[in-house]
Amino acid sequence: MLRKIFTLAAIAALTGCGGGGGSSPTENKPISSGPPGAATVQVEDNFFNPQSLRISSGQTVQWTLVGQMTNHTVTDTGGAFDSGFLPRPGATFTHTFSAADAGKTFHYQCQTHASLGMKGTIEVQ
Ligand SMILES: [Cu+2]
Repeated sequence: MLRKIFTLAAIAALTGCGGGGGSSPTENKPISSGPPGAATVQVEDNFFNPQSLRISSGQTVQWTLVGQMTNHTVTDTGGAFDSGFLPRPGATFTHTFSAADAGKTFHYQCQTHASLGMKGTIEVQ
């Protein structure tokens, strides 16, 4: 499973830059759909995509590094979760939001690039 994700990420990396004229832009296809029912966020070079996400309690969010830099983190400012550095393109980090998280909004950021606005929110319903 992970091997497949890495392979797909490598293909995306190879085909994603400057090719031009492809009939299926990579932006339209998530690299990984993640665990069943998971919401996905792409960790790009210096921003999260999507930046804000609304999920249900009990749902898992999977962040996948699609950028090329290896010093991004997914760090909740309140300390609820912290990925550490995502070591390679295709690497993933998941966090499941519990029933106790319902009604809360989690503000997270990349520890390296927060000053550049690399921040996101997860709103749990
Ligand atoms: Cu970063």
